[in-house]
Amino acid sequence: MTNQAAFQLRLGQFALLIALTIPISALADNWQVQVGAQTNDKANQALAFLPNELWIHAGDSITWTFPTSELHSVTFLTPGQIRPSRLVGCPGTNSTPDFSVVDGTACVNSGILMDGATYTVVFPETGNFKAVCLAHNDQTGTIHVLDPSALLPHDQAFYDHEANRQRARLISDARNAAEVTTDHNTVIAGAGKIHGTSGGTETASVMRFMDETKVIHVGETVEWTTSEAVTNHTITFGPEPDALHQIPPSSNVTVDPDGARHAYINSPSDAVHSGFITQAPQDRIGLAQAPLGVTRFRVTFTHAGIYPYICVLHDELGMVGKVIVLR
Ligand SMILES: [Cu+2]
Repeated sequence: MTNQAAFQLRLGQFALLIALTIPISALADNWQVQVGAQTNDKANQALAFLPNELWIHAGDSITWTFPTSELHSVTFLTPGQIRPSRLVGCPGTNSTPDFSVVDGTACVNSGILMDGATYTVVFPETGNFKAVCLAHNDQTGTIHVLDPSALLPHDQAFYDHEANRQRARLISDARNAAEVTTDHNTVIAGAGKIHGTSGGTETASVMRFMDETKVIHVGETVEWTTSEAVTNHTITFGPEPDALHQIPPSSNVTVDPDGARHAYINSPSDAVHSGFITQAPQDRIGLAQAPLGVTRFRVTFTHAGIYPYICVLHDELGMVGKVIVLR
């Protein structure tokens, strides 16, 4: 082969390389993210986007997979939009369809998903977008959308590894947060921690009553306290109030002088609902401080019997308990 022919062959190879690479790099990528993780018994929950920070190109899409029994959403609110409840979602529609466009001009919401469901959105414009879960206050993420000509810092393999790392840390923290009180008449209703990453916040939660069976005597009072940072729980005897009426307590619950809620239960057929037991949200400069959270719930049992109860938000995860009242 002459030098000339070799040069032309190399030129041809170069042209072929360009022909192969340009269309491929111009193709939009689809990125994969997991929402939440749990242990087999569903007690320990990672309430997080795994991972919660990605750098992508304008035109790319992201697919979130929701593998847990705990419910989540992935939601993009518009700047200044008041955060809606998970039951309301985006104005007038709640959820928006697969392949909705996130560009900061319209509310986009997967709706509440679980048990393996997926949701995909497209990012046609550059910008930095905040992802939130409408079911969990401290579950946020950031999507950096760069110009298609920009070099991306990470690939999918990096994000898979980062997801595993964040998942392991959150589940381990949930395990460490679980505790059983030594106080005879106290039950801890959930335990959890908030984590920070440069992409946002994530929560590790134990969805259990600790301990779940209490044995007391007639006339005694059981007190539920919380070791949770942000996740809400309830202590509910009898029928479950419908989803729109779960935040306040039932009308037979009173407030003790120290702010704890208190009810009397006279029979296993009595219906008593604590309302949300929860920490006050974090305060922000420029806004009125939040009132104290309701972190204690007391029930005085006046008759012997077996009294099962649930957390209406997490009973499907096994967050149930019972009080056995002896004569
Ligand atoms: Cu709960």
